[in-house]
Order: sequence, then structure tokens, then C-alpha cells
Amino acid sequence: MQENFDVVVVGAGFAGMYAIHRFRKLGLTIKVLEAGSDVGGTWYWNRYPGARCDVASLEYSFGFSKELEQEWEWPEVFSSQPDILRYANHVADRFELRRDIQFNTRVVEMKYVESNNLWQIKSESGELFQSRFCVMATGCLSVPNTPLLSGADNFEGEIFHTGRWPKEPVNLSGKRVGIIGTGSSGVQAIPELAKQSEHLTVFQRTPVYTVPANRKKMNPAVQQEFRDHYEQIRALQQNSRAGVSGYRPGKNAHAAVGAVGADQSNQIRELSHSERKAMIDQYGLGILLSFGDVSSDLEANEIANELFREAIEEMIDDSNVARKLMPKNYGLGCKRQVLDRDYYATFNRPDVTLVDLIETPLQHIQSAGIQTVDDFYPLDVLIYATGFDAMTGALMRSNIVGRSGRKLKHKWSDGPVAYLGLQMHGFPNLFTVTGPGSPSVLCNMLVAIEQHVDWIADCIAYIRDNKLRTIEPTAEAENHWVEHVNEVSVGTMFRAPTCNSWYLGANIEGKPRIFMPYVGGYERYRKQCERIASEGYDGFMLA
Ligand code: N01
Repeated sequence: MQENFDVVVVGAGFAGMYAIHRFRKLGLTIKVLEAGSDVGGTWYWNRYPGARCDVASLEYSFGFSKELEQEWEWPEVFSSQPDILRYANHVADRFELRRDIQFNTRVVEMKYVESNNLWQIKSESGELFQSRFCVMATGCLSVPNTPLLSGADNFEGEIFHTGRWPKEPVNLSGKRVGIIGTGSSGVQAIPELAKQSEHLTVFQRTPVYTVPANRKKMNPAVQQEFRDHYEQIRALQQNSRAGVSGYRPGKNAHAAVGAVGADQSNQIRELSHSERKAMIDQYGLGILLSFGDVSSDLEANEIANELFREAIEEMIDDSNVARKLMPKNYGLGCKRQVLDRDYYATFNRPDVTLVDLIETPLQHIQSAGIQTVDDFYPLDVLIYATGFDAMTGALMRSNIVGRSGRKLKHKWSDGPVAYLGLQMHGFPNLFTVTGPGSPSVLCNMLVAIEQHVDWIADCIAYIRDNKLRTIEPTAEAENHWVEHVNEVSVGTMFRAPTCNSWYLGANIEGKPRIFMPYVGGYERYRKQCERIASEGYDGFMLA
């Protein structure tokens, strides 16, 4: 049996959830297919201890409903995963979203049928769905990367991935826990795991630059101030580089968001060593990221890196451990900035061991632990905090077949090619939310999601109202956009010669090295999308 809809949406994270609300207003029939058992996307899957958002709660929220803005209470300035998931559930309840979602349904194939201009979607259990439009709301960081380590199948203890943490509580007390990976997930989990386990061994390949997160409880006066000014705040977000307003309430409610003390016009090169240290003492290590030259000039960047290493030396009791924790071969700003709570202090605990996998590589995983070239580490639990096949992973795994039997996998074999990160030539009526080539992960995701879903909804309405059947970008427009995305990233720290990050696909073996998100800024991007739509969808073929 095959069910028919106007739109099938894949994924019930924040993008899929907002899509239901927005598409209902157009009177469209919708089906959202979600692999998980409930809403929340990334916040549904990433339940590991310590998981938390790095965008301030009052900014990381939907702007489409004034009532929602007024009624929701955020307990902390930067929200923990349980609070964000609670918000997602509240939104689902309040707007009765679940009636259009089919949970526990993984999409395994999507095929465009040219004879009737419809998409056929197949689930893992063989169910078939058909729709005129498809919206991939599959998230940028939704496919966990589990590296193939020698002997991994031998391990007889419990195994977890931070990106697939179980819903049921995980009891680590009295257990010897090992964690591989020190990116954002590992850095957040490590201090909590150290508290919960008998002994924690951290297997680190690349040391991280991490700065303390703001850990304040929400001040009710600040929350009220935001509620009173949300219209202004949303406008500021729309005209910002990263979808963040930076709004700071008045004197009595200051420091609601972000770090203060320097701006991009400040140059680290112009300060003496003692002036630089004084600024770190006053504002914390995060200040290093605020100097304009640190993100644009390799020598200035290295000054900041060296200051960072000095700070690590001061924070860590054992100089050998401090040395291992110091990032050396890449600079600040190359990767997504990591925020932590007590990360460095955790390595001063007697029940935490740091293993440097570059100095002493992992040889083999055995039934009872990990063997490196110089030691054996007995473990009851092994945790992978090894990241994701980012931005393209979920799309590539959906086995998408477009016009003339062309597979997305083949189209993207040398890297993602898409127009505005919204559509691909050869795949009519298929849209991606925060796809490669859009600001996505460099932006407040909630802002990026709302902008994309609104754009897609307006586009579908345009097609319907003009009695058209299909839309897809021209190959030319798509190629120009890819060139532009590439051009604007040149000269940024993201593409420094020493930089290897998931933004570049460098964390996945064999993945083409392409800088995937759009670094030109959210406001500039949004204006381009608006211009293109207002000019009758410039660069798109409509039929
Ligand atoms: O993943 P990562 P993540 N052997 O790819 C290591 C968002 N996020 O899940 O660098 C040994 O950054 C790898 O080492 P190396 C945020 O956007 C946000 O931590 O490849 N180690 C690295 O240390 C973030 O950027 C929040 O040498 C191996 C780690 O695993 C993104 O998600 C919180 C290995 C992976 O780090 C991804 O973060 C959490 C191997 N074979 C996540 N393979 C917040 O909002 C990989 N590693 C705060």
C-alpha cells in the first residue's frame, strides 16, 4: 500500500517540526518520517552526560510564535540537553505536531518518478509513501561516526556513542570507563563521566582548545527583558552574521549572553605579552577569539595559541599531562569553538588518566580493554565521542535517486553541489533544510531552520499558485553558488593549511575535502535567498 501526501518531510528535529506548522498553514497534506521514537532530532539522540547548547537559550528558540516566546521559561543561560528536549516536546504538544509524524520510521530510499513528477519514499520496513515535494530535515550532525578500530568487535563491556546515547539511565558507578574523542561532545562528557565512574581513561588523538561556558542560572529579569523586546531581538538576529542578536539587557541584567571585553577591531599583535595576559585574567580565555587578527592572520593566531598553551600549563598540576593537552599543530578558529565546564580541572583528578594516541597509538581493542603500544587499559565501558559524518552524511545515506536515475551519491562523489544549500540540479521538488552551501552550522540553527522552512513554504505556494509542477536549480546557478561558497571561505582560519575539521569533511576517511557551510554570513545569505525568490526564482527552472 502506498500513502500519498503533498509533502513528505524526513526528520522530526526542529526543522521537521517547524515544517509541519508552516506547511499546515498552506493547507498541504504532510507526513513526517522520523527514525527516532519522538521529536527533538539532535537533542533526542545526544543525551550523553553534560550535553549542552553553545548558543544562549534566549536566542536558541523559535521566533514564529509570540505566545511561545512569552510562555516558555529557560532555567539556564545556556541550556542543557534535557531542557532543550523539554522545549521540543512542549512545542510538539502545543502545536499538536505529532499527529503528522510517523516515528520509528527510517527512510532508506527516495526515488523521483518522472512520468508523474512525484517522489516515492521507502522506509526500512518496506512502507511506501508518495509526494509531490520532499523536504530533507535530516540535520547536519545526525549520522554518528564510529571509526573502525582494530579488534573493536572483541570488546565485551558496554559500548556507547555520544550521538546515540540511550534513553534509559546508564549506570557508570564502580565502572572503569574509557572515552575516545575530545571534540565538543567528549569535552562536555568527560567531566561528568569522571564524576560518575570509578576511573575514567581519556583516549585523545587531537588536543582541543576549549574555553569555559557560561554556567549561570537564568535571571528572571533578563528573561522578562527578552520577552519584552523579542520583536527587536528577532530583527537583530535576521541582520546578523550568525543569527545571534547579541542583545544585552540594561544595567541590572547585564551579561545575559556571550563574552564581553574585546571586539573584532582589537588586534592581539598590538598588545604586549603582559597586556594580553591581563585581558585573559579579566575576561577568560574566550577573549582570545574576539581579536580580529586572531581569525585572519596566521602569526597573530599563533600568538593566541601560545597564550592558550601557557594557560593550560598553569591549570594542570602534572606537567606531562599539561604537555599532552596542549594543541600544537593547528590554530584557534580552525574548528567549531568548544565550550566546557571544568574540562582542564578534570585532568587534575587522581581517578582520570589521559592517553595520547599520537605518542602511544592504539594497537588493538581487546575483550577487556584497550591495548596501546605501551600499556593495557582495562575497561568495563567504552564510549565513542568520535563525531559525525557531518552535513552530507544523512543525505548520502538516504539513497536519493533523481531525474534519469541519477544518484545523489554519484552527483556528490567529489563533494556536495547544491544551490543555496536548498536544492540540487537533477532532483526536482526536493529541498534540503540547512544543506551544504548554506550558513547552517555557522549560524544559530533555529534561525537558519526557520528561514529555510519559510523560504521552502513560500516556494511551494508559488508553484501551486502559478499552476506549475516542478522547481529545480539550473546546473549553471548551482555551480556559481558552489564557487561563491568556496571563494568566501578562502583566507579564513577554517581553511588554514594545518586545519582538519568536520566542516571540511576531514574527519571521515575518503570524504572529499571541501569546506561545506556558507561562511559569508547569515544576513548576506538571507538577502540573496529573498532576492532570488522575488525575481521569480532566479537560477531555478520552473515547469
Ligand atoms: O565530534 P568532533 P563531536 N581515533 O568531530 C576523535 C556539535 N556539538 O561530536 O580531531 C581516535 O568534533 C577526533 O580526533 P581528531 C559541534 O558543532 C555541539 O565532539 O579527528 N580519535 C575528535 O577528538 C561540534 O563541533 C555541542 O584527531 C578519534 C573527536 O573524536 C560537533 O557537534 C556539543 C578517531 C571527534 O570530535 C561535533 O562534535 C557537542 C579515531 N579513529 C557537539 N576518530 C554544543 O553545542 C575521531 N576521533 C556545545
